Amino acid sequence: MIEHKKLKEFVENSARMCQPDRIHWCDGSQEEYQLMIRLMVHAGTAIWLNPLKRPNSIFVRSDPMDVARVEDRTFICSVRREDAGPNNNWADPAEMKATLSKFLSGSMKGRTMYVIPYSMGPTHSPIANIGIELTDSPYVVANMHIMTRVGSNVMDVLNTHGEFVRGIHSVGAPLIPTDPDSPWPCNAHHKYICHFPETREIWSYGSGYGGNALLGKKCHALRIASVQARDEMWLAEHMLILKLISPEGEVKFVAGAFPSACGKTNLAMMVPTLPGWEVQTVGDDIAWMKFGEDGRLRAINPEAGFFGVAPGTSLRSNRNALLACSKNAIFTNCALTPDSDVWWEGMTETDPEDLTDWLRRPWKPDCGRNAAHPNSRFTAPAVQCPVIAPEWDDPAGVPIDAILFGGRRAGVVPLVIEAFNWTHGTFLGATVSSETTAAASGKVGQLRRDPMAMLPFCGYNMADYFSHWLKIGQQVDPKKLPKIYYVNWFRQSAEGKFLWPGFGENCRVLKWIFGRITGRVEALETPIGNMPTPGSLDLTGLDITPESIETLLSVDVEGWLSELPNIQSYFEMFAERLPEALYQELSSLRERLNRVIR
Ligand code: SAT
Ligand code: MN
Repeated sequence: MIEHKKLKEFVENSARMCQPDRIHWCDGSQEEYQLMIRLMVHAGTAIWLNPLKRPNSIFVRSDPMDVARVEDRTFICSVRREDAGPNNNWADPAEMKATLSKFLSGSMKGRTMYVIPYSMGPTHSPIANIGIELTDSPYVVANMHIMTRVGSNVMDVLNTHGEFVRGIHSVGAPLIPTDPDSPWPCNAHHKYICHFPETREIWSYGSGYGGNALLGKKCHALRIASVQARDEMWLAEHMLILKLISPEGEVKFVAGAFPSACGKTNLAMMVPTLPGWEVQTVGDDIAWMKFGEDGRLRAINPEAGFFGVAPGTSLRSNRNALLACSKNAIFTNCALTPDSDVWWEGMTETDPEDLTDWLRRPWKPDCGRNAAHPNSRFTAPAVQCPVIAPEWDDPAGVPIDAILFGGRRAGVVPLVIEAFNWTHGTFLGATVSSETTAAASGKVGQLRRDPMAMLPFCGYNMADYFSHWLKIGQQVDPKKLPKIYYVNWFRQSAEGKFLWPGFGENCRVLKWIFGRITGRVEALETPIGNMPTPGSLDLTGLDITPESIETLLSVDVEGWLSELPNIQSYFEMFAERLPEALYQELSSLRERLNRVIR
């Protein structure tokens, strides 16, 4: 018996619209998870992987038309267009609901509507938040089981009057009794991922994949939560959280914003190459940060699992991620080996001889195409990560000492810059640009501004988001705020070779940052920010040429100057809504760079 009147109404009204054959209230149990897997295997959506190699794990292939987030079909339906801003596709909420009601009407016929009560964050954390996702996809239920906290204790927290984010998701493929179901039902022609920030609602139609369908993730924990965070003076960010332990056992917590498929999971689980240093994982994708009573920003990972990019993940690049998905995992759009295990590009030193690719075709190393989709994913429980930090589910969160911003930049941006202060750091974050990846549909490798890695995820006007960041910096004594860094692991030589080895070697940059936080390491003040003095970045044992280091750690004055008009026109897109402080930062930067030239 459901005592929560608003929840009951939400489910009843949605069921009236979507007309499922059945309603299933999820309890988050193991039995329920196994039932979802059996349903998927029965429907041909999933196959079991070899239990000797991957116990309790399945392999799923989606429809080739449904393989990534669809940014051009993602809408922010705020009452006023200006509140969505030029960074979002906007639609009028009433009109969008009218359109979607037509699509959703009868959309779950022949299917079960699952009611998923989930918590983003440890259920009793003051930073956590509850959502209810209604979905007609067992794939979504199983993934939500791993990615969020699902079940009856969420209902206990909700009690009779608790607030929750309302999510409706339908793959948009009603079942006709006489027709067989497709292995990956979705709607080939119509996809809508819609957010109603004022009423905290998400309506998603037509896609079953990742961030389009697992509504707790990008839709709730970023787009809706960013609006809540703006209203309540906290931060909902596209950031990993890691725990950095020095050889002396001193601990610092670092959050880092990088666009999708730029190595957040790798950084969060890194195995440092410097002796004695250790990294543990708190989260790999999203951070919610609130001020604690001590005035420090405390972060939780609102998720409970990893939805990681598979290609490139190997024992060398990220052994902890591989171990995390060694059992109880879901693999989507990878390739299949003859002995029923998964494979993807970069997993092994040499390619296997025979595979079935993600499109079910025979594959050989010389066949000239990828075996796994470039956005193929693994879903794995966070607790299975060998280096998960004991604090990862602490309801109080962890105190953040440093924030990193980064992107994929072949040129101009050096290995690491330290912001002079919070406002300058906000400017650096606001001007991050990065090459697009396969995480979203569209062209790969296009340079675009992706402020704080939030371009696809900020649920409101980016100019107001910048103002919010600036305001956060005025809440407490600046000494209590995390220090801000801009990093770039992806700098290339003129010949197109990566100059920095990345992965475990990134600990050298973390060590420098650690030294800065503790006040033990010198920095050089440059026009673009504080940078490592020669010798202060620990390069012992690293095989790298002095020329590469020179490029990685110097200021490309000409390059920066040529970026400025682009930043200026980016800012102008927001017209008078853009905070003045960012224009001031831009002109100070211009002055500092010109002074070097003169
Ligand atoms: O598909 S997701 O949005 O969940 C993954 C990503 O783009 O980071
Ligand atoms: Mn992400």
